[in-house]
Amino acid sequence: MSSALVVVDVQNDFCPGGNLAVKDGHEVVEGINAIRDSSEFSHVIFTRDWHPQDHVSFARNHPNQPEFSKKLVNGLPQTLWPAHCEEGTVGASFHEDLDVRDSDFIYSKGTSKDWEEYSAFGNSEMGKFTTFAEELRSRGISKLYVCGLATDYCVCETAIDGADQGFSVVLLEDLTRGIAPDTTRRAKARMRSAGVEIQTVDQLV
Ligand code: VGL
Ligand code: ZN
Repeated sequence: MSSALVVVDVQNDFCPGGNLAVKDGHEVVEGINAIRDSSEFSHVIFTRDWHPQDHVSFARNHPNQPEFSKKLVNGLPQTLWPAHCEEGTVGASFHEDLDVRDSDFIYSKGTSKDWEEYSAFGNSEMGKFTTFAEELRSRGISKLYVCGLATDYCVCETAIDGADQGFSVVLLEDLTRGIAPDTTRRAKARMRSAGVEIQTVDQLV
């Protein structure tokens, strides 16, 4: 059985100074770099939010809708975010201190303009699935250690979908940061109910 370290969206736009900054987001970088060579992981995978400029989740693409407001899109509630992680921009690049190597697998998500994709596995509510599960299985990976940004959105949805798809999933809680305390609390409760194990780095064997 192989395990992967799945580092979610540690990109400039989610770090202080970025367009959708997560408080203290940059603090996860050092700890992630420190564990990536652990013998526990056969693979290190980095996901990245990678949106076209006309992405449905950007407030600026909805006339008269303020940032952080919600709107029904395709019948589902959609949070309208400041434009972030536009493909190919500095904001979409990984944090400059993050140790990303040529041998790592980088997976872009949120690339279709018409739907939100917090999870690397896709948007299950809309029945849209990516090739991520297949990519993991083809590498013999059955266990995921998930960390990164943001706990309450992309980390949470990726972890829950992973568990739903039959992967054993551990959240490395101290290597994540959330956008807001209430949504972060709810996200952790949802992950727990979905069968995600919540651990800290020092519990890694
Ligand atoms: C994310 C909001 C919008 C995330 C991505 O990476 O958690 N959050 N897009
Ligand atoms: Zn996004």
